[in-house]
Amino acid sequence: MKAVRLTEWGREPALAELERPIPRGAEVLVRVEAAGLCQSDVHVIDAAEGALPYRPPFTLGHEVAGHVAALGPDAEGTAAGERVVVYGPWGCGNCTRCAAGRDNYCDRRGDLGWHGAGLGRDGGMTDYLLVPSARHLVPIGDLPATQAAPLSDAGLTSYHALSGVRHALGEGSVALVIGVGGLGHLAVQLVRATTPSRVLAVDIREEAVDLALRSGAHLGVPMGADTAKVLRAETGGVGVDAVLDFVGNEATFALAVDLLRPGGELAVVGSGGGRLTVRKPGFLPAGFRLSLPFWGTRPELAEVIALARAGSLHVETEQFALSAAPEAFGRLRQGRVRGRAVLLPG
Ligand code: FEH
Ligand code: ZN
Ligand code: ZN
Repeated sequence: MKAVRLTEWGREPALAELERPIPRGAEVLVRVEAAGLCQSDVHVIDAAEGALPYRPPFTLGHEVAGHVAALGPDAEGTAAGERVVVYGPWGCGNCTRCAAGRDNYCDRRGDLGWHGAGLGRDGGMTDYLLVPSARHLVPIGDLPATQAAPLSDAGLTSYHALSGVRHALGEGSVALVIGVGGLGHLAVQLVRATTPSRVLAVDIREEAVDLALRSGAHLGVPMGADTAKVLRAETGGVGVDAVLDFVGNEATFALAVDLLRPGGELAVVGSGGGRLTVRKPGFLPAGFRLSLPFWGTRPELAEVIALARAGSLHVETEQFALSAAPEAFGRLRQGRVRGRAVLLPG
């Protein structure tokens, strides 16, 4: 089978020919129908040796959907042919967090040498993916795999970030989404689908602002000198109740702090490397709360899939053949992917 492999640090991933794996014990073999690309894949590819706890070679791809091809002798909870999306954070499987389907916050994540599919373990940019347990599979029914795959990371990460600030998004509230790419355009839809909040959106790219409006934002504003003024005016001068920042750099932190109401919430999802000074007395709004959410939980993935199957979520995708992975990564690096890039194996 073909696979997009990270063979060594500092080297671009390459297509390789591998033997199809055989599921043992509780493992499940998934025939991959779609695998999404993520900015984190680029961070992994660009990582210096020793920066991440992973040991190449391994196959990339942590946003995966397809159908069950084979089961190990101890596998339970699924059946051959079932259409599934793969819950990508794979923890130790034994701590209380993993037992609750919160592998994203596994107590042993620092000792494992991996974070999940395509993140130190063989992932889904290939024809077949070996999943450690059926507990990592969520049924998708007739949802297209090209929709389901991005929902397992872009959708789930946005949903989990929103879950932490949802209490601030009641009647009359305003949410701000900064960065409207693969995650941000789903965040706009999720805020609209699960809260009564008005949604404002900001991005440096005009086409991303358009995507925000198509996704249901009440107002889309290009990042510029008067962005804060325009957005504050939209809130009647009081500011926003929550910010979901999918960029995470100094400019977006400054915008968020400038616009947040007292008691406001900032969820930082983007790995832009920005720094925020937290000090008392200081300049943050009274009652300011910060979260740094990571990916999401398996129960939340099932909720995201249910929203998509109910028609409340649509992923904007650009599709590439698996063999065109280098082109897809090039477009992602240049910021020239509209929505989410998805690879289609064989
Ligand atoms: C995965 C691994 C490490 C950092 C960030 C990520 C995200 O892409 C998961 O949503
Ligand atoms: Zn990711
Ligand atoms: Zn664990």
